[in-house]
Amino acid sequence: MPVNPRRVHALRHAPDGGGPVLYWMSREQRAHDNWGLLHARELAGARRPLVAAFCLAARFAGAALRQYDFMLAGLEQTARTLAGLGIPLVLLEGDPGGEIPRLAARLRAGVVVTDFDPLRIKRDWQTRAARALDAPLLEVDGHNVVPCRIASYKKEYAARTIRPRIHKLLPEFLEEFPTLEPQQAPVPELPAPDWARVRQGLRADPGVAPVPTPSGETAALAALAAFVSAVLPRYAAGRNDPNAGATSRLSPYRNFGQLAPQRAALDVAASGGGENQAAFLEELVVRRELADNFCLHSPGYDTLDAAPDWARRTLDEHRADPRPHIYSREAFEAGATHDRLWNAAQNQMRASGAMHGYLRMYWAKKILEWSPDPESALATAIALNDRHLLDGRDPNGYTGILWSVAGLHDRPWARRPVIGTIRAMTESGCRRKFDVAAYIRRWGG
Ligand code: FO1
Repeated sequence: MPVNPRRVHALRHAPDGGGPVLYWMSREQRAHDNWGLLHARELAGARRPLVAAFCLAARFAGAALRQYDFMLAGLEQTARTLAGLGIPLVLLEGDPGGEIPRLAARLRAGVVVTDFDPLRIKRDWQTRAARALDAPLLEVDGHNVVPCRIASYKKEYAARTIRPRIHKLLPEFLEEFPTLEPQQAPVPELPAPDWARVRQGLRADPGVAPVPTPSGETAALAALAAFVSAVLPRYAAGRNDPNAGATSRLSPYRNFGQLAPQRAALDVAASGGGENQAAFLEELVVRRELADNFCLHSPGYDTLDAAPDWARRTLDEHRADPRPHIYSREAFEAGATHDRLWNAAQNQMRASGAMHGYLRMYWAKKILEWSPDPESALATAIALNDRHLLDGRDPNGYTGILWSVAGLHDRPWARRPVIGTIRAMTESGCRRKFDVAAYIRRWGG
């Protein structure tokens, strides 16, 4: 079954010269369930060689050793799986906007296929690669069940406006993946990745240490299976309780493309049609696709420029309000505020590279209350998020932080000092929802 052509978007139009097919892996770091790779395999057919490449960019958007360590472990596994299918993975280093066209020229590639990604840095790489290439550059959306460019051509206001569009298109796109066929065509001689050398040469900040979360496609599928069998049955009731262990913990695998969201959607949908499945699919499909839609259509997705007008206005009106507590970025990072629940959440993030979804909202909203101004609050929240979490630098993260701090996809609520009409969250509200003391005991506040 061919890849639905509506998943494919040309970033550079040119005739396909008929030479080898180059798949530029970036957001979707996996061998299986990968629409971009499947499309590249389809274009290669029986006779054209297919080569995959990943370009390692130093200091990707402030990433630390924790994220590079996780990513490289997964890539190494994916390279082995691909090699078993006769598909070489070339590991390039440097600026992808220059390195990918150079490899394409060396291979005399007839066409280059890459992953859809709405983030600025990726779009900049793709734009520069497109300019330097002689071949067509095709983007395939392997991250969204309904491709982002098909779900909507404009910035959506809220979940309620994108939901009906996505639901209408699900029957077309929520389909089983074909298997990746082994390559028969002879491939050019290419250097095998030297993983040990690449790890040694990393310049990423070792101050954020690797975490023991297992990485790679196999670990991702095991985590999905464990979630569907043991956790999903209590997802709807327990997901807002950070002590309940009732969330999927799949976000690192999704962020590094080790798990196709569509694989998670298929397995969860196959497990039944109750409220647990519905609640999870709303998060996985509707909310996540809303995040990609937001980043694709808001170039300043990590600034207050992307906030709704009412939110920017209210934050301005309360700019001069006295703040009972103001902390520096260092104090926030160390988890050294007066609020033990907040400190515990920060400690969890620092120690484990993860934070429960409910606490992420509380965490970000308090940074707004305890910073000198909304701009520095947003910058602090994004910097800490991206530095410590395994799912940092992701459209979901930017969208979640802007929702918490700047009213994105939300509406005005009752007015309060400092935060104006941005929706408030309080410690007493948390106490009504879950056992705050138990959470603080676990992570230390
Ligand atoms: N993508 C790349 O194509 N090359 C990289 O060197 C690279 C490094 C990297 C480091 C940390 C991190 O969190 C992400 C990184 N990514 C890299 C991108 C990643 O695969 C995701 O596409 C983004 O985080 C967006 O979801």
